[in-house]
Amino acid sequence: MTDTITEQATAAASGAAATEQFRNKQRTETAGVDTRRVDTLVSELLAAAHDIIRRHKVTYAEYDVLKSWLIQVGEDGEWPLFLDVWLENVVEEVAGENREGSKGTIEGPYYIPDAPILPAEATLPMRDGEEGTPLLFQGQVTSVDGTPLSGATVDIWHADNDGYYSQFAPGLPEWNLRGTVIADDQGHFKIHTIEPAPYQIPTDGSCGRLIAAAGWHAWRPAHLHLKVSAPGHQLITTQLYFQGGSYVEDDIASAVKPELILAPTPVADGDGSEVTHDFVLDKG
Ligand code: MBD
Ligand code: FE
Repeated sequence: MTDTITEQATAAASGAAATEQFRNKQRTETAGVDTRRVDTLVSELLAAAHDIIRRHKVTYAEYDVLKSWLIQVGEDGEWPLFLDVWLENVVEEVAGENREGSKGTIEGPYYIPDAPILPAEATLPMRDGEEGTPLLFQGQVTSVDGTPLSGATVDIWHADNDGYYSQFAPGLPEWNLRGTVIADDQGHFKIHTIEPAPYQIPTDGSCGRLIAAAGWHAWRPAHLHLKVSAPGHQLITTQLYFQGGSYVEDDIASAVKPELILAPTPVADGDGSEVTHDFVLDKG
């Protein structure tokens, strides 16, 4: 027997990393929430739960299952995953309601700030022979008034060809498929990467158990995550999907919008595909 041990990705390990990441980045404005607002929101949330219990005559057995499941979500560190999959899309909808320019969508649990800074044309950090269809993702960042945004930043992160994110699964280089691309003086960027695979919610954790118990599927369509920003403009957090890909019409995290679906075309004189997609930022 050889001693080559490939560490398996586990729900608890990626959950612990996501929980730690969230604690590091927690938005500053969460510091003080007004008492009356807490009263209103929590009272209404509890009233909705009470109503469900009465209407469906929830039993003590079911109450105990809920209690033990909630305890387990915490132990698995899966609160970031649970919340970002099943609630964040509505928070984002409300947050983006009055913003002009390109559509945003949810951030999800796997963003890490301060990825390596890369020039306007760059290849994302990846392993030698990184698996997956090569993808050239290029475009321009402009303001809502049409002005090209010099020095805009395109912060990009995505899963690999197995659906794993660096720093949330074992065995991947620290910054694999993550980078902070600085656009040129006309806001143009050209990013060489690979197409990510669809993402499956870990089946061995509490979110996976909920999905199995409810008979749902566990998948998000393949996606690129982005944070696009420029001086004097509002940052947008978004994702881009691939036309015709699995689960584009049925994302477990309800985070697909029609404007966010890319249609890459095969590269004429090489491997893989390419797509041009521009970002328009609102002033702020
Ligand atoms: C992901 O990759 C993701 O983007 C979201 C929103 C939730 C879980 C995994
Ligand atoms: Fe993701």
